[in-house]
Amino acid sequence: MATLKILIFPDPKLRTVARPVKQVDDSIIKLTQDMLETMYEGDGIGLAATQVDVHKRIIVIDISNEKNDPIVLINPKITKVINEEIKSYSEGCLSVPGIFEELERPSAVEIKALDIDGKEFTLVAEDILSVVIQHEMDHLEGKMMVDYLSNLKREMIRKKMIKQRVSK
Ligand code: GNR
Ligand code: NI
Repeated sequence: MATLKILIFPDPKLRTVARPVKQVDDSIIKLTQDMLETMYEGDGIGLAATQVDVHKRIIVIDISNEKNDPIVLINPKITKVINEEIKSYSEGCLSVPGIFEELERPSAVEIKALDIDGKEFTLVAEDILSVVIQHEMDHLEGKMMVDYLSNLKREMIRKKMIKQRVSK
C-alpha cells in the first residue's frame, strides 16, 4: 500500500473530467486501496481519483467513526435526486485544506455504481453520505466546492492556497 499526493486548488489538473473504468482489474483494486490509505491519512471521509491525479471514475468513502467501513464506487451514476428538500452542510475538501463552507445540496440521492468485484449495486444515500457522494461526483466532473462560492470568496481562497503552498 502507498499514500498518494493530493492535488491542491487551484491546480488545473483538478478540472479534468474523469473517464469510465473499462474493467475492474488488479490495478484498479490497488488504486482504490491506495486511495483509501491516502484518505485515512488525511483524515478525510471521501476521496475522488481526480484528487490524486488519476482521471478515472472512482470514489472511495468512509463515514464511520472507526474508519473501518470503506465504500468503493466505480463509474457511479446518480439515478434519482430527491430535490424537494435542500439541506445545508459545512463542507471541507482535502484539495482545499483548512477551508469549510456551508453548501446547499439535495438531501438524498440514489446511486448506481460498480463495487470492487465489478458488480453493479444501488445505494440510497441521505444526510452526510448524500453530501459526500455529491461532493465526490463533482470532482469526477472537474468541479469543486469553491465553484459554489462567490467570485470574491473563491479568489480569497485561491490566494490563501498559493500562500500556504509557498510557505510549505
Ligand atoms: O473529508 C472530507 N470531508 C467532507 C466534509 C463535508 C462534505 C464533504 C466532505 S469530502 C472531504 C474529502 C474530500 O475532499 N473529498 O473530495
Ligand atoms: Ni473534495
